[in-house]
Amino acid sequence: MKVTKIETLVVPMQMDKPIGSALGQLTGFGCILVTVHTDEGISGENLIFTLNNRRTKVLVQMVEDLTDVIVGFDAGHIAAFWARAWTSINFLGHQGVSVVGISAIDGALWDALGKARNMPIYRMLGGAKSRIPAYHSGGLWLDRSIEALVDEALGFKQAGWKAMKMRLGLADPREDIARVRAVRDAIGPDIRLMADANQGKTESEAIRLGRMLEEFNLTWFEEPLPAWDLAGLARVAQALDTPIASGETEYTRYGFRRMLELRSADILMPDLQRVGGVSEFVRVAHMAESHDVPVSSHLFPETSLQVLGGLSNSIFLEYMPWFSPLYNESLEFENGDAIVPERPGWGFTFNRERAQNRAR
Ligand code: SMN
Ligand code: MG
Repeated sequence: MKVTKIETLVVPMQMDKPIGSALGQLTGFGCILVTVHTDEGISGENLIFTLNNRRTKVLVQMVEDLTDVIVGFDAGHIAAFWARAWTSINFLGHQGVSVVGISAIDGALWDALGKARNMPIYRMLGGAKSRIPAYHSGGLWLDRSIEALVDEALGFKQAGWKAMKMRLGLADPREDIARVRAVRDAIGPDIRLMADANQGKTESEAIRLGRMLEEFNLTWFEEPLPAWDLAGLARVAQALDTPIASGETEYTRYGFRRMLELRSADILMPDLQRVGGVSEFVRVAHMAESHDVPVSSHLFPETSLQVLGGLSNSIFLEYMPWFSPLYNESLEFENGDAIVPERPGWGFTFNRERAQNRAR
């Protein structure tokens, strides 16, 4: 099965309501639907995206410009594609846009292979589990009032969620603490709660805030420091009992190798589009396993689910509802767990009609 063509489609998406986070105001995003075609009529699909639909064109160009290392080659030799692409991006650099381009095609190749073999990706990876605990990440934003936070958290609990994530990062840490206290009091001690500072703190601020957070039994305290400060993050992780989760802004095995060497985080959360696709997510997770470090995912629930299902050290799927309108199939949950589909490839296929309508 040889690759014949790579196709991209940009689909702009609007948030129902703008979102406030330590990353700035989010009003929408830009999805890029990537399709890898083969000479056997089987195609593989994958999704990458940009916040606020900014610089989407750069990513489209990057994906399309990797044609020379994939078109005409065996679609099932995914590791060979990865290695060729890695060499070919040397001049541009081994992080950022170039890696996102590789990720996009890598995931589409895994989907194509799964469809060709009639097997879900998690089974091709070895098969570890058919359900993954999920947490709701599509709410509890920084710009909501305490009353709104409490309402939303109770709504998630009522809907059956066993875990949820809120955002931190207000200038006065006492305000962050008041918000966590209100949510914890509302949902009770048995629902898992995570908190994400989106890189907004300095090392000393993070340690102080982290100490104030200890009493709330958070499942994790996420990305307290700027993503490049891995040594500082290790000191924060050492100072706190609450586990530190990080890695959504890290690239490839080399970035995560450094995180593991330094013990920067207790939980790694690779992002499928930044880590380098399914292939590299798996390499990172296996490396983490050799350090007894668990992994979670970042965004892209429909696709990350298959990867986590193939890993015995996966602990949580991040559920974000943003991308779901683009798929024909819906995520399925049972008692707070996401069910890994037994359908081939990702088990999720693009709803082309809906995507085309939005693209216009
Ligand atoms: C996040 C990242 C990007 C967009 C929205 C939210 C956040 C998360 O860091 O972990 O979900
Ligand atoms: Mg995060």
